[in-house]
Amino acid sequence: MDPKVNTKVILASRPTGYPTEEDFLIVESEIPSLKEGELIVKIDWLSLDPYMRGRMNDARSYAPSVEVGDVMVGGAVGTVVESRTPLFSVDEVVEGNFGWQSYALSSGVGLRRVNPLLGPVRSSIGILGMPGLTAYFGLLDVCQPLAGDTVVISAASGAVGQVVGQIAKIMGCTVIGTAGTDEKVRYIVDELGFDVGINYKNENVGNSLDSACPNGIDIYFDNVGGFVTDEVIKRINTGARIAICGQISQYNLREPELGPRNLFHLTKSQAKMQGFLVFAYEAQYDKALNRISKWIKAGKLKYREDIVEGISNAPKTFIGMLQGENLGKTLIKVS
Ligand code: NAP
Ligand code: FER
Repeated sequence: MDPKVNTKVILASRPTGYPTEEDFLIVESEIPSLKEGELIVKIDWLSLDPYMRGRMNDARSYAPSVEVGDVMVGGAVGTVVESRTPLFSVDEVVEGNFGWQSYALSSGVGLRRVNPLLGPVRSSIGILGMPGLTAYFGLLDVCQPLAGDTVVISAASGAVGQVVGQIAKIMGCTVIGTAGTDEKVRYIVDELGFDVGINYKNENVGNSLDSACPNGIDIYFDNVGGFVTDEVIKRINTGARIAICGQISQYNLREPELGPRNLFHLTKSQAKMQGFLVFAYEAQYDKALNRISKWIKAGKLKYREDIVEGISNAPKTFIGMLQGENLGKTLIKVS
């Protein structure tokens, strides 16, 4: 095979606050020839996700930080183009933690074979991948929705939020979403069937929640934290369930905000608040993916993807996603 040029995005410096394009460097290198037990994947689609911001910090986590000079981490899906391992053969489509690059060298361990019958391969890193599974388990397992419950979701038009709201509708719940633009609010209500959308940037969130949730809130799927969460917590019902999926309003702050200081509401309402990580549910992924795929095929689950072409656009697309420029799942079309 001819030598291949790998374009990769490496971490150039650790950001404080929002990352800038200078925190990344785009470099090219040649892929070395394959050793026994290795394979090469040509990356087709790269997922950009909020957790990557945390991996740019030098902080203790469930997974190690990206070192300065290393390729940025990230889930991606691609096609095996060379293989010297019996685990995968050429032309198979695989999903894995390949990073922000156009080719990945792998031992094959930890890769997931993508089932093209479930949906387009790019959805294996979107609704039929980590974000969709997060929505599924965070809502169904952590929040245990019942028909008639009032469910509030923050960052409701994003990769995770758009799926949570529709699964909650399938479960017979009343669904309210918060999002940062009027276009996003229109999307969740008009296209996805949420009952109410609240633009947290130009509405009084407390007043809007009062009118949207006259009977209080039974479930809160929190993606953002901050003042939106404060307002929701004030309005929870007896026996409410709160899933802390993420706190994106805090990820880019130089100094974390104080709070929440209103947790006594949980005492009064005997409510539960639980953080969770999707990876804990790995043993149940296949069953969940089959269910999500059936809902998509039945027209019960819709989704949007925000697609940008070219690996070299990953830094600015990632920074934009952290600032709310995306609508739906952020993806880079690599090749
Ligand atoms: P996303 O919603 O597609 O994109 C991020 C969105 O966050 C932006 O579009 C923006 O939307 C919103 N945002 C940014 N800054 C904000 C702020 N200061 N206040 C409120 N909203 C803000 O991202 P995603 O992939 O679906 O992830 C959503 C959340 O789930 C994140 O917190 C992520 O860390 C978490 N997550 C957790 C797990 C897990 O296993 N626990 C797995 C996946 C994701 P607006 O325009 O609406 O502000
Ligand atoms: C995420 C935010 C945080 C996420 C994982 C984490 C998979 C985990 C952080 C940690 O363990 O430090 O969106 O998605």
